Amino acid sequence: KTAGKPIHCRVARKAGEPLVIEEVIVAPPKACEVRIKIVCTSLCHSDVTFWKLKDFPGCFPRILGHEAFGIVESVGENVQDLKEGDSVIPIFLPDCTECIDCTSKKSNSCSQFQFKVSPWMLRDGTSRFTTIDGETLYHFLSVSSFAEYTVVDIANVTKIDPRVPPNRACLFSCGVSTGVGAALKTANVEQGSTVVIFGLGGIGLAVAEGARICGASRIIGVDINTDKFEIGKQFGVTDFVDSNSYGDKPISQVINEMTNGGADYCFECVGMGTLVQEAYACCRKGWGKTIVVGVDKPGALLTFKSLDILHLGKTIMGSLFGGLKPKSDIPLLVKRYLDKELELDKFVTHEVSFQHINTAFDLLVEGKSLRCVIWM
Ligand code: CXF
Ligand code: ZN
Repeated sequence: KTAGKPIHCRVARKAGEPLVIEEVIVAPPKACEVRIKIVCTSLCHSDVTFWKLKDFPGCFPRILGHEAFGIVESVGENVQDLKEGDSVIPIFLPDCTECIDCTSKKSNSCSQFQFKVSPWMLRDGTSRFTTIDGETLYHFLSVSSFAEYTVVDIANVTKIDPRVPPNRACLFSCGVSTGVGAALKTANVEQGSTVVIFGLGGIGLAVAEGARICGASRIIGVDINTDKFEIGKQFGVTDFVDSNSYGDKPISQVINEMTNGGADYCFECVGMGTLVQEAYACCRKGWGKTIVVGVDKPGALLTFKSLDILHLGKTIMGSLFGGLKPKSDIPLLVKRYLDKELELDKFVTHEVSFQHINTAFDLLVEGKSLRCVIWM
């Protein structure tokens, strides 16, 4: 029995250079926390983004990883809804279930624990990881799943039906839910809609999958990598725009011509201000919606012409975790998967063992993978 005792296990850490697997000590969970045995984790682009930010103060050495599936190993005090042996996914976005936002259908932005990129545990601002030499290791996005065991606050844990295989369950933990949710929940795409997706990485293709489920009749993908069109077809992408092949002509103009005045829904899935402007410029006047899913650098600004914003009847909205409420909406997505409506197999392009975690980074950085599952 490991409950109540520190666990020695292998973790991957480092900044901007290959991750190193070493032994660390994972403390038992404190109040309102659980310790999870990670079964598998997949690589999300945010892991790469923060791995590259090596000059960011105070965040290394750190255990990255936030898209995962695992089994509860032990629970701390005051944990009622989770027990040893439960199948769970950690989710970076807190859901306390009690605050004004968590009890409202209209919000997924918990006000008891406001989401921020913190290197610590949610409630007491400390770490559960130490090296054998006693050095403290930082957490990442409240999850830190590049580890055989991790400690997560109950506000960041969602139970998942154990019938979902581990290498599919982990996808619900971040990227796929984010993209599918952006189409289903944030935008609420209707049947017959025309949708444009800027950026056909894992998130953009998850938006396509969501739009396909909603019955969109046209799904236009925009990317600089032409390989993405063949891949995109499996996700319901009907048209492809190679953004490199129009010279000085703005992509918004290309789309406006293709769609006779603009799309019903545009999704920006890259995190680039100029692309948000392009997306907004080709969603249809009157009712077009632009949904910003991509995350730009901290402090980045968006600018728009005020007349365009105010008087054309268009809407621009942000979407974090696809607008999904972790504890109540994930089971609905899981049901769609079990009913074979939501297709997940096509997202998993690669699977590696933990010792080959750096291969997963290489594949994602080179644009060769969508989701690479890493088995612990
Ligand atoms: C992101 C969401 C926006 C801030 C950084 C992390 N989440 C997951 O990849
Ligand atoms: Zn992520």
